[in-house]
Amino acid sequence: MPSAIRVMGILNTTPDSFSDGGKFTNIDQALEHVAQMIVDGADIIDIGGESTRPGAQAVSVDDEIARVIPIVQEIRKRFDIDISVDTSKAEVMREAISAGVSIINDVRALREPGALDICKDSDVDICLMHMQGQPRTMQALPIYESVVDDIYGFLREQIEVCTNAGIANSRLIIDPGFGFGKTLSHNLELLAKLNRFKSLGVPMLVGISRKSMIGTLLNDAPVDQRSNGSLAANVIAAMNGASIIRTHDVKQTNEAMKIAIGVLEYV
Ligand code: PT1
Repeated sequence: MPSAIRVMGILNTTPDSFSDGGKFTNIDQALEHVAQMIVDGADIIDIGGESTRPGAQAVSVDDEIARVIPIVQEIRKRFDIDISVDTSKAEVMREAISAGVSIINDVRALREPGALDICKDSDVDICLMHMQGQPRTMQALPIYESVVDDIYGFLREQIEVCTNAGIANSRLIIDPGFGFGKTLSHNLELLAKLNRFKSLGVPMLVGISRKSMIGTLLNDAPVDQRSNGSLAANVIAAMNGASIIRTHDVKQTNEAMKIAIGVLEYV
């Protein structure tokens, strides 16, 4: 079966964003980055106003709205590209949806108050991600009975919550949440067994780009030296059934996906 794999380019607006170091806080710089990602072959631009990397602190609704919504509006004005907003807060979701995003990317899988209601009354797609704990403390001691089964069960339940709220399955995307309350071996087992999640029957998004699992495998390489390792992991994810790849390195990922798509024709 011919497979489509979409590349989601990461645009961070958080001042402490873990790998862009807050380079794109200014709107013009953000728009320049978006233009480049589109040239490089991005299918979706993902905008986040809350850092969710390990250790990150929570942000207020007002700060998140102020960081994210003006950029969404400007991108909508200037470019014809799908936009996703990386948020867990109902108020941010509501503003993002009225500003014209096509995907809500929620690392808390619509478990925050009001999030499900906002999404069900809209027509956006929704990415349901698995996270154990909360960003500030999630890497302290992640424990699973079986990492694949536990995450599978969680995602199946959240799909059911959405179904019961009247959200069509065709609007859902799942994400096992690499690095969100997971040890290196949890992450590696997940990557090896990603194809188990296919039976949930909805497309799968994978975000591995520049994460510490890559750094650890590369003898503690710093964030700016994790691109090749990330690319390798993203090819493995594609071969194992991922259909959206969230990445900092859009051009390289887009090229790698052409190779994966070519090979997937014969699997
Ligand atoms: C992700 C993701 C995301 N990751 C989706 N959204 C982040 N759907 C933000 C580390 O280990 O995978 N899927 N939004 C970024 N979060 C992290 C987590 C960044 C872990 C870094 C690490 O270094």
